[in-house]
Formats: sequence, structure tokens, C-alpha cells
Amino acid sequence: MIPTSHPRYKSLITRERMATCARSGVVAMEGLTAHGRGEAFDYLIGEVTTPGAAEAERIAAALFLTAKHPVISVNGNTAALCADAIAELQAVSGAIVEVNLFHRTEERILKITAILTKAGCTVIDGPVARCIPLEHDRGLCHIDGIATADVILVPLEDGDRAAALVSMNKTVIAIDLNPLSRTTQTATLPVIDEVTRAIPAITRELKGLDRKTAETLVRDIDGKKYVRDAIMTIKGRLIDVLD
Ligand code: PTJ
Repeated sequence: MIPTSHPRYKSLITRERMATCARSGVVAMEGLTAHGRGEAFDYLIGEVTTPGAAEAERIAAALFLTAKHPVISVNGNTAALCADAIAELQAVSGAIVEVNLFHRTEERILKITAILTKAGCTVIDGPVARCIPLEHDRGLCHIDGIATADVILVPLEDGDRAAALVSMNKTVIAIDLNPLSRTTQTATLPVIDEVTRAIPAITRELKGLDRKTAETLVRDIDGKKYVRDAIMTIKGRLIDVLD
């Protein structure tokens, strides 16, 4: 039993949920390591949405609004952490929700689909094909989903697929706390924020956005700016500790 007075209560409760979801097979065992890496970068960033990330979240909302065929790609960690938030983003954006896994098994796909469905998502199903140029199982996707998407949100992604999607001329919005990862370096728009803060923020922005403003926001996206902003935030925080 974790006391609510514990200074790291939220983090500890989230860890407990991730461990439960790993035991049930929703989260891959490797996903626990990925979560720990995310926690470490969130610590460095200050466990808040930085002004740079808030700006990226507004642009992400604009990309959803102006997209013809937006897709939200969901893995085990993301479903365990924020299925409800994904359902709300889907309701507001009309995007397709597709389960796409690094550690792919049919059993895990069914379990993750069940969590998302319970939260209120409509999850695309049916046959998959190797539509992304990757030897790995992450290359498998739905023809009416990721394969034909113009804008794809990829939370907690591995870099290979983000790069492959960009090479297919897709607009890739990544959510990843690590400003040094290949995902944040290659995505069209890296949102360097914790996923449970980032997805509700994108939904909030989307609710208040009009098409004309959105069209202006998506012109000339400079993804590297958000990488630089996050690195400067971390650098500033580290220097402050030394002072
Ligand atoms: O469910 P599966 O089989 O698809 O596997 C999912 C994982 C996450 C295991 C898989 O995609 C993977 O190995 O990812 P990586 O390469 O470890 O990348 C995950 C990235 O997400 C890392 O750079 C972490 O820093 C970041 N991350 C972890 N937790 C969070 C996060 N970013 C934002 N919010 C988080 N809560």
C-alpha cells in the first residue's frame, strides 16, 4: 500500500499500474525498462510541460485538424498509461486508432484492444500487411489505417519505425521524453513531454482550434527547435542544481 502522502506518490502508483499491466501481458516486460527511461527524462525536464512542448502540442492539434486520414498508433505502454485520453482524442479528432506493437503477439493485440475498447475507443481490426519497409513486425499494419495515413501520432516509439514512416512521406508526430532518441530526431514533430500530459493537451488544443489558424500552424514545422528547447531546459536545470 503506497501512502498518498509519499512525495513520489503519482510516480509510484504509475509504476504499480505498469507492473500489473506487465504481469497481465498488456505491457511487454521490455516496456518496463522503456518506462524507467521515460521517468528519468521526465525528472530531468522537471515533470512539467515545458513551453516548447506546449507549442508542439498546439501544432500537433493543428496537424490533426488539417489531416485527411489521421491515425493514432498505440502500443502496450501507451494503452496502460492513458487509454481514456486516447479515447477522448479519437472522439475529438476522428482519427483511427490502430494497435501496432514492437513485441507483437496476437494475444497482446487482443488484450490492448480490449483495454482501449473499454475506455471508449474504436480500434481498427481486420487483416494486416507489411506496408512499412521494416523487416521487424512493426512493419505490419492495416491498409485502411497506418498504411494510408497522412498524419500519424506515435507515442513511445522506437526510432526505426518513425524513420520508415517519414521516408514514406507521412507526417509523424512523436511523443517521447528523450530529446536524444532517434525518434525525436527524425519525427516531423517531436512532442517532448510525458504521454499522460501530452495527449490531453493535444485534445484541449484541438477543441479550441479553427481551421485557418491550424493551416498557419502546420506551415514550415521545425522539429529540431523542440529538440533544442528540451535540451536547453535540461541543461538549465542541471546548471541550477550546481549553483
Ligand atoms: O508494446 P510494444 O511491444 O510495442 O513495446 C513498447 C516499447 C515502449 C517497449 C517499445 O516501443 C520500445 O522499446 O520503445 P523504446 O525504443 O524504448 O522507446 C520508448 C521511448 O519512450 C523512450 O525514448 C522513452 O524515453 C520514452 N518514454 C517512456 N515512457 C514515456 C516516454 N515518453 C513519454 N511519456 C512516457 N510516459
